[in-house]
Amino acid sequence: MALKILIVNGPNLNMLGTREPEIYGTKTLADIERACAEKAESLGIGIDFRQSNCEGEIVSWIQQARSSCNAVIINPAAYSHTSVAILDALLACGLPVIEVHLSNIFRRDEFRRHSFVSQAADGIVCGLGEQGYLLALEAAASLLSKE
Ligand code: CA2
Repeated sequence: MALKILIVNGPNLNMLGTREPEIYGTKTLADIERACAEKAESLGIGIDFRQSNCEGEIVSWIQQARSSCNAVIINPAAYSHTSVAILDALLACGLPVIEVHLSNIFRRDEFRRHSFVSQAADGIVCGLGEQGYLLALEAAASLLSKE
């Protein structure tokens, strides 16, 4: 069966392309989903691309991924900096995890420089905009090919 990667986007990422282009670029989340689908096809893997503004829903998706997906790519958005619940779900899911941020969180406000989620991540890509998602897909495919 083809490998499948869950790509989760956290709160407010549905607003991409509408504000703060100097930080987050001009691409919408739909643009990023399309680019990810093209990249995944070229890698011969499937994706399940989702966005939620609710922490509990994200936790449930990660729990479900345990039985339906082979890896998780996550941009937890603001929950990166607050959510032990998402960290625990990622630690429990037993899948490779790659954390993505569009912006370079280390160049921004002090409170953005710590991510709880990073403790569960095999790798982190930040500051490269949409390209970060595509690099994360390549990295996840590479990690899975070594399993
Ligand atoms: O750089 C990233 O990808 C972030 O995860 C984005 C989050 C932020 O809280 C993290 O610190 C870093 C914010 C996403 C909200 O993006 C918007 C974009 C345009 C308009 C409104 C929100």
